[in-house]
Amino acid sequence: MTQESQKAPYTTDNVGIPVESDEHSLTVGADGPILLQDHYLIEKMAQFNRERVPERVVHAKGSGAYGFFEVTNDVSQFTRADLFQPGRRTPMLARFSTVAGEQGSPDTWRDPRGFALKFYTGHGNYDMVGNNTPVFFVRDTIKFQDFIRSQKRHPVTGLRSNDMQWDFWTLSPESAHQVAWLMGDRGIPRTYRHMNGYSSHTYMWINGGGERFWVKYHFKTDQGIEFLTQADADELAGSDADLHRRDLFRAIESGNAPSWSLKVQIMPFEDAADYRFNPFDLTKVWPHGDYPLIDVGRMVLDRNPEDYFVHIEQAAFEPSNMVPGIGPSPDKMLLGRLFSYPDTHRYRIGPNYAQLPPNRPHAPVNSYAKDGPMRYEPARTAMPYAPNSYGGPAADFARFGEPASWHTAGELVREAYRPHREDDDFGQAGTLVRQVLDDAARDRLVSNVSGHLAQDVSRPVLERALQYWRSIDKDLGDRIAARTDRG
Ligand code: HDE
Repeated sequence: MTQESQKAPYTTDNVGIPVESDEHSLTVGADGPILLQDHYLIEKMAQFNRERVPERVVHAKGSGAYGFFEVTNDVSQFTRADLFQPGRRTPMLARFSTVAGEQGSPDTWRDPRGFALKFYTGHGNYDMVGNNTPVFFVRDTIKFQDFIRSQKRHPVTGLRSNDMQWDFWTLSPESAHQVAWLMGDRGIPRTYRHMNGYSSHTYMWINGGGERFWVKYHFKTDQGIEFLTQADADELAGSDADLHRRDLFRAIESGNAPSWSLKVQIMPFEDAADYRFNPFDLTKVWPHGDYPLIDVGRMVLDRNPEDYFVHIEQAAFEPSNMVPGIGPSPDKMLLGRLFSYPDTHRYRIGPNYAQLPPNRPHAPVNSYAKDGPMRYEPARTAMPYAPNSYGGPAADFARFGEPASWHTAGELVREAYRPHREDDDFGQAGTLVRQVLDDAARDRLVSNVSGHLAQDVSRPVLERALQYWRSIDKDLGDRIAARTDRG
């Protein structure tokens, strides 16, 4: 006699009640009407209709995995952050993504790639939400929404439009550096494992003595940088739209865990004011000759999520999750993001998203939040208000050192960007083209840009685009013009 527990599992409804059939609705006679009392049939249909949450408004198509971050070099002189202390090993979650494509779009479209990291540190979750390029298209958060709409679908045709993209870019010259990265080899990584990740923004680090530093993060892939040509990417977009998702899952499944080496650039706090570039301008890098890379540690992704929707579709990354020892900088784009991400999570997955499996901290939670839809954990505050005389938690940040802060003063203004002495919109893009790319990479850049400009770009926008590229580099611009010339 087979033990009950040894039999094959039986189907239940959502509350564990064994169901009568997986395949046959309850009817009057074989061909009669279906009965409203067929509770399981109704539950199946109702659940099916409610399976979707709104996709991310950007970065909708992505993939992720769990792993760990381990410190390999002592940087405690710069930060007291728990995860960066010598000998520390911190569990983490990573998600990689494209930007403009919808959930079903091809992994191999030309786009920056999201590089979102969540570290479950002893002092709460630390989220470093970066991209695979060290800069971005705009430097003021108020333009981000417009930028994204120029990259997505035309409001009349519902089609993506190269004309919209170049119209926005050529009217926003601050985009030049990022566009030079995007239209080059970094715009289509061969896999998620073969690309770097960057904070892009400048952040603040605060050490145990309260000293402050400015920092930029570089996650260098240990697999090496590899890319797809436009032709290969176009072909794969049709034949294997989920190439990057499959590659990451299969690599981890087969024990070939991808890893990245974290290095940082550290700028002394006082250097920022008269540095040759504005160190908080997201369209600029800090030349490594000025602030060389310093080793910090290693990130390894070695565990696939057990359920894609639960762990990756519901993952909620937010740059506002900064733990003691880490803080923001005056970068307007970063400051805008501190609002936007929690806002989008509340809209997309509900006010209690921090209690979902991928977002739950490993550190104790003593917040006074309570109730709300899908609430799972009770509040652990003795009373639902602070202060209270019943042993509820009280703020005591002094235990964790100095909070992040910087001095500022001035009138409330809406003014154009104030460049530093070597600051302009095309200089660093030109340096990238002339000093970082080799001849073959420049040839591919000319081919990618002229190919893109050849598709439904109106004449006035095309003229501006050719001038945009000549402003980046005259010779490259002339080559693009020659390849694009439409008589
Ligand atoms: Fe995002 N961005 N972003 N972004 N971003 C989102 O939040 C936003 C920017 C990045 O895998 C959204 O959860 C603003 C820069 C990644 O879940 C949204 C601005 C960088 C991801 C949002 C920026 C990023 C997002 C949409 C300009 C690299 C995916 C869904 C100030 C440094 C994270 C979501 C994941 C997602 C806002 C610009 C990276 C709408 C307002 C710069 C990797 O909140």
